[in-house]
Amino acid sequence: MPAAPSKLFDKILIANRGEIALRIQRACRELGIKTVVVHSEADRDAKYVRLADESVCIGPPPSALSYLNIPAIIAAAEVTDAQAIHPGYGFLSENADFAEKVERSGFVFIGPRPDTIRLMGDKVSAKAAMIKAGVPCVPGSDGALPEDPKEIVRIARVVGYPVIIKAAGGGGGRGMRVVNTEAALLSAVTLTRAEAQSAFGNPTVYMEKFLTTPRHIEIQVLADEHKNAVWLGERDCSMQRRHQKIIEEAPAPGISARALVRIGDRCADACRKIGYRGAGTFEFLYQDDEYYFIEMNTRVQVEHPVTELVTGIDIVQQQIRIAAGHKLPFRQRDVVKRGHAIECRINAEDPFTFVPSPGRITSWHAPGGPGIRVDSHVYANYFVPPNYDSMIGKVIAFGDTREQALARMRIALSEMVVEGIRTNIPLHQELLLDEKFVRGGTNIHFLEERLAKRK
Ligand code: MV4
Repeated sequence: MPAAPSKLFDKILIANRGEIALRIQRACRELGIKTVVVHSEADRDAKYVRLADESVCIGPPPSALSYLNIPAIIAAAEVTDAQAIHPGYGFLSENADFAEKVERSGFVFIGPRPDTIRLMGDKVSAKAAMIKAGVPCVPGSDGALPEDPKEIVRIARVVGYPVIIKAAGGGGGRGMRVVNTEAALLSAVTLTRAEAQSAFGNPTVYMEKFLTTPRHIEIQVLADEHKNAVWLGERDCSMQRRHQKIIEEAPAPGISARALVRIGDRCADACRKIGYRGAGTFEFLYQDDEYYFIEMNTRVQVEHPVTELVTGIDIVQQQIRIAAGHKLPFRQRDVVKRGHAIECRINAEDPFTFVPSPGRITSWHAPGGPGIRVDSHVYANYFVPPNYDSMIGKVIAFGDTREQALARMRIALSEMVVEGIRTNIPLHQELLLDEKFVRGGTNIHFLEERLAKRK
């Protein structure tokens, strides 16, 4: 095996936009690495683009013509002489063909190997890999559902209703259907197959027992190319609406730390078994003190800062170091968690209707003070383009205890000023005073149920 290179990269191309493009730049700068930011015409004048050492316009505003334009991104890496490409989250971050093309063009893809991305992108093969690696999964069909209707009916009887039919090519809430009775089963399977074929080009579906009131608990991992893997604790991401998370926190309130150690160790072990490389997240549903793996994300996630604050580990820097072939500089016993962190995603949207609210930010005042971190690329006079996700930043509060983190978050949001567009800050303020949320441990349905009661 070749010795790990001591030098990281000279220059990294950031194939993303917004707050994560700025977050990756900051990691590069601290590591002494030059940055190239690619951007669409809509992001040309953004300050984070000018902060980069170099920038390359890769196309018009629609993502399909810019941030998803693989040849343009690779050409930008070639002309700027970048050595590696960081994909951030969303866009091409979990596109195995992109990772493959990046590597075949002679660049380092900052993420897992293409075949790992492909394995996890297919939820049937991901689940099979996890079962083999000893990670507990939701009971269901062993692999893809067969064609034979009688077999499908038989499997559902064994699993027990309600069941959920999921597309192998789906994930993140796309391509799923809950089935409560045998009478509804076969038409649901047919419909989900047809939708899966048109949305993902893959009609494969599988079945799971439908868990009615789970929490969404995820485990952050880091793994290097030298078979070292660690887990960095969990995040509770149950506060979501339509599969869009809005608040995440670490640790997960009220969950046994001992049971978590068992599951975290299983995740790190699975990383070693499948030869995982880079940062990753194991998503679990947690119900009645049991963990059930559902999906693995092979990218850095929006909510990575809460883990950074409770572990003191810079996940983006570690991604870069791992991609350069370095060994993890710590072992599992060195990962010490302290305190509590909560993240509120700030979206440019109406806090009651959730209609996106792009436009010019006329006034911007970010909060600060002890235990407050703001990850955002926006500023006064910034124009929020209508072409992309509505998230304009994240406020992350850290404290010794959950109560302190919550108190600091309330103060931070009360200080924060965003004018010219609507934001979901009032919704966060409402939730931060909600008795059940403050108690901790609300499930994935809490927010939508609460919104339904709002007048
Ligand atoms: C489930 C489930 C209940 N039972 N699977 C939605 C996103 C995708 N990652 C998996 N999802 C779910 N899978 C079984 N067997 C409920 C959901 C689910 C959900 C999961 C996590 C966070 C929010 C959610 C909202 C609705 C449904």
